[in-house]
Amino acid sequence: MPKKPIKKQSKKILASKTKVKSKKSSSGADSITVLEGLDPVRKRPGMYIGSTSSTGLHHLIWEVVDNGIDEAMAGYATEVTVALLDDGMVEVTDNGRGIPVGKHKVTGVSALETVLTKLHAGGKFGEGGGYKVSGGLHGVGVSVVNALSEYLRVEVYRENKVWEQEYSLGKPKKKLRSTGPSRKTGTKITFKPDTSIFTVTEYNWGKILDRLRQQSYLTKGITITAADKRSDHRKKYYKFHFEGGIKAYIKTLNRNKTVKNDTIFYIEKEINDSRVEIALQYNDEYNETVLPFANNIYNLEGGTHLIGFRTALTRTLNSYARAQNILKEKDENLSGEDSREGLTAIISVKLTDPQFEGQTKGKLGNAEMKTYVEQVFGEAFAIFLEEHPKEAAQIVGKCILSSQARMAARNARASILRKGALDSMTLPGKLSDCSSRKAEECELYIVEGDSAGGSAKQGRDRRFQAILPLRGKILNVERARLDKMLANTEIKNLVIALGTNIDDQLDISKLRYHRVVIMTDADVDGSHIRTLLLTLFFRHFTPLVTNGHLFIAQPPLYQLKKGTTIKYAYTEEEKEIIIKEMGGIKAEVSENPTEEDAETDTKTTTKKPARINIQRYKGLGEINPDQLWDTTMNPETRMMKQVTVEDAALADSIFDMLMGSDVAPRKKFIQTHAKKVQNLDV
Ligand code: 0RA
Repeated sequence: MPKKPIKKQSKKILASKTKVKSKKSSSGADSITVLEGLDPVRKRPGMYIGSTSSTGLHHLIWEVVDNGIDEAMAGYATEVTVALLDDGMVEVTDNGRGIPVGKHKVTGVSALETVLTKLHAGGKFGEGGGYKVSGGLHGVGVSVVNALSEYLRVEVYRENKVWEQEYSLGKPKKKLRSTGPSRKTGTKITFKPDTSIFTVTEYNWGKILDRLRQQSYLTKGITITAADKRSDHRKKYYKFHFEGGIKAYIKTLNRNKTVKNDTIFYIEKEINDSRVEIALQYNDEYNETVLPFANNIYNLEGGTHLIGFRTALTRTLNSYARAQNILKEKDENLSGEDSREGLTAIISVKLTDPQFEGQTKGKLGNAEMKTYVEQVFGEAFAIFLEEHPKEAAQIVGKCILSSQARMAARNARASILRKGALDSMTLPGKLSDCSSRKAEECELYIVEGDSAGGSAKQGRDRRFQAILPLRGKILNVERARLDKMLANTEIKNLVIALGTNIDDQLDISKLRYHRVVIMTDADVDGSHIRTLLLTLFFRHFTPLVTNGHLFIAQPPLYQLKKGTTIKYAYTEEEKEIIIKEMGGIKAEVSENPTEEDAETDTKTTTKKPARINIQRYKGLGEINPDQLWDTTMNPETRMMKQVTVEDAALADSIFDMLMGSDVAPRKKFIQTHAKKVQNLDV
């Protein structure tokens, strides 16, 4: 049953209250909404959807989907479906109220046409609340999608009729018309992004699934379906439905772990015009996974809701532990960190007018949210502890252990520091440093194994490129404490080489290389080591990642040789393209070409159509130093992938799954997603 909407979705269209800005309306008494056409969107698409590359392309889908989810959040829709169709078309359906079709008082055309052809300032349409996000790039409206689509068709089921209209580049082809009777309600929007605007037109199925899965966790009870119906693709069909909402999300995040409180804490409460929803569960590990959301948008940089949550968490645990005499009078209070070790939590708030701040607009700024979350969560969590003494004992016990271990670690670190192990003066012997001391131009290549390290050392430009070879698998940092980690030579070497120190001691201004490049083999081991390193950086050198200092080198997979022409392919597709371009008669793949092979090649080139010799590089060690420079290390010609924290929540869960203590699910995940993991963008 649709539940009572918190606040009417009045922002969407309130024809009678919507005003066109005019010189006359200077009384200021009414809030004014500017109704503007779509020209600015086509002129500066980036302003509205962030970019015209892959992110922007997908943004169009999110925009339409968000409208359907809004309907669900307001209690009117239960289903949203996204389908990829042929010819770059995307179809998004919901069973909400349907976009109103009546005549709009201001524009004189249907409300539907107004929604699709008028840009509304700040993402709002009319005045009043609703949870629709108006900050950042979100909630710009379906009109933006229309403006950037070479074709868009809208079908509305409403008032016992089907209504239909088609658009091209944001302009209606004909008037809205009814095409028949209908007993259902809802909206179907089918669109094809304008290929003259987008530089990328390929949809990323994985990205779509991830987004829809997350959105369905955040909207309890909604059913979101994703279907790949393209004829040149394998048909795929996914349905997401989580009755438990964020509680189910917690369950998933902790599914490979040993949990402390079997009963997941959960609260959902309205406060003033906002809604606070929180779920949490502790596991027996050391890391904190707290994911804050505002209006279903992940807040990478946290914000007021996170601060309110943390304050209440530490305070409530301390009062409980004191009241139960688990913490004695002489004992120190639990610190914030103690209270968050092994914590998995989702904080999801919904509010009318969210303010986003920070570098990436990923930080919630509304001051009232601190108070609301602190109050709602503090109260509910205290009751939870009282009512669940068994869980409470587990949680508090865990926090006290954390506190003791933290003190031990502090001592261990102090002793490590005393021994000068992290002193930047004593750089590790294995590091082949560069000569420059200007961090801005310096690069550190972290290379797997000594033989690859050798190639890299010879191939580099020693003025600004440093090489640090790592032997074997570095420690699995997900499960290790800081003191143990720093006892690991490979990690200690890395920490010293970087110069920043680690965790709460990290000082980014001391970073010795502004580009830190992970360079591993293109095989399973290489990908495992890369994941381990990503985990290490993500968990313990977070500012390095957020400030864009971390990169993944892209060494070639193949060398293709025809006569004296040598080309390199970085992907399978590229290999095929180069073979065609070279016009070779036969492609031979050799793992390790012998001298004779090379001889044969040169001879045949002079006579019959030459054959192409294809060498598959199994490891970096097989690429000679000159080639490694040309293909992978030369800033003029190389390709490097910058590691972003675009979807930290996702990466986190993947890391957890890959690194967690339960072996079976990890194996399954790697088997079924091997390709995706290799391409992981943190
Ligand atoms: C304006 C007003 C109302 C609903 C919508 C827009 C609406 C828009 C979209 C876009 C995709 N799906 C949608 N579903 C609804 C409220 C209508 C009412 O009060 O009945």
